[in-house]
Amino acid sequence: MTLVDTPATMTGGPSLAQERRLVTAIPGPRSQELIARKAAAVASGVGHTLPISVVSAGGGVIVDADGNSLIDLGSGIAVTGVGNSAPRVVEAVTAQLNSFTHTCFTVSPYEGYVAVAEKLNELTPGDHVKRTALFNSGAEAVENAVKIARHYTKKQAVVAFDHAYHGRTNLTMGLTAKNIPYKSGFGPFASEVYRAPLSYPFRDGGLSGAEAAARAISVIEKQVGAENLAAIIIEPIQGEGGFIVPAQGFLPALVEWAAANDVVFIADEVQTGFARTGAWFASEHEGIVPDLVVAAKGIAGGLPLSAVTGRAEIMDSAMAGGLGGTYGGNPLACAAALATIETYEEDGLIERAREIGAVLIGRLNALRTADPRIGDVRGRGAMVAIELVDPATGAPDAALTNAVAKYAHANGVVVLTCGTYGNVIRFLPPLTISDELLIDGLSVVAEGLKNA
Ligand code: PLZ
Repeated sequence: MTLVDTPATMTGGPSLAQERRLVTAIPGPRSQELIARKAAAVASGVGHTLPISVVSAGGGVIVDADGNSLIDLGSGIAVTGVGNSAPRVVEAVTAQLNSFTHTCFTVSPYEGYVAVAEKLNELTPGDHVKRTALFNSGAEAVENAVKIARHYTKKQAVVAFDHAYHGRTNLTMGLTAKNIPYKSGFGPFASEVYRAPLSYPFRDGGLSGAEAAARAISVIEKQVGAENLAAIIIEPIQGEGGFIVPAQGFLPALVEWAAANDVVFIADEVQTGFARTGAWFASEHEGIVPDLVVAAKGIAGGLPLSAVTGRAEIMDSAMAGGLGGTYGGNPLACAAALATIETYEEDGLIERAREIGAVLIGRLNALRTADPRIGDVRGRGAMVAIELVDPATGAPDAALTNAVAKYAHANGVVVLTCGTYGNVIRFLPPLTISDELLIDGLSVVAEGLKNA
């Protein structure tokens, strides 16, 4: 077997040529070679959206082994908000790599972890006293948030919502709503997980936020009971479930009910957090202050890091040694996070997320006016989606969605789909993308719609 038959890895980062450039069909021969090796070596449950072999990325592009340069409208699922190989991140991680790579924070602490905790305590919503604990993945942080809430309240039940996505570990699969591909055959799932109805303005007949919250609270009170309920967990804008922005007032009403009933309110900001929606956290758009905030993805420029941040009295309830893990808050990931946060701040990327949102919403709404198959355009900041439907019935059109995504992929644009019904195309560009690339990418999606 040939071990390395791809060109030398190219330097990535924002200095890569910012262009859509196709020099072969997608996938080209070198990408096909890797995909064949993948099929022979990697478990087939580990899928891929695009059959390419990535060699570098940065700014708003991803370059493959055949020399194709694709527009990145996915950011590796909302991770590389600061762009791939962002210069401050590269510098900070390189320096850390040369000093030490690991001690295990719970064996012998180091400053990077503490500095990330201080930053998160400052940036998350609310000015109460906070504490933070660091982990590796979004799912691991969600699990820990639930652990902490149960320990603090001495109660066991957890409520998640329709269309929710919280991860792929056993508890988080249980919290996740969608069966295929996340859950089917992977049970049994953790007990004491209950599901409540969401506010989904496009599909719930125009319930107001207050009405949708009353419906959810009624289900919770009738089927679970506040006296048994440790936590409510919700994504302020649902990600995998379809970029669902709840009606105004829905989240505040849930927060208020949780506070009045000794229930911990957990905001899963794994996908929405860190500048993505044009605020540090999406909770800010509705002025809510969650008891616990779960963050990951955009926090560390592509290095694996996640966090739970929240009220000191809740976070401190777990006994000494009750929280941890070998790698949680790894020094390289912490160095990356500090550099990432500095980049969002210094480069005005929160503002940039709002500008990107204006371009996305403006262009997609214009498309929608001319094309009734686009049932809905929604989102905040650089987290925007279109929901594709049969115009006659409003029924979800997953086939059209897949056809448009395939067209975009073949024409050099990385777009992702999502949604319980598989009929949502989502846009999550790096905040470092140029308007030119963004608009070019959107025009390819528009062509895909026209051709479908
Ligand atoms: N909570 C809100 O969006 C991860 C899933 C990708 P991990 N979403 C991308 C896939 O198909 O596995 C996510 C999320 C929200 C939790 C998670 C889980 O984060 O870092 O993937 O564990």
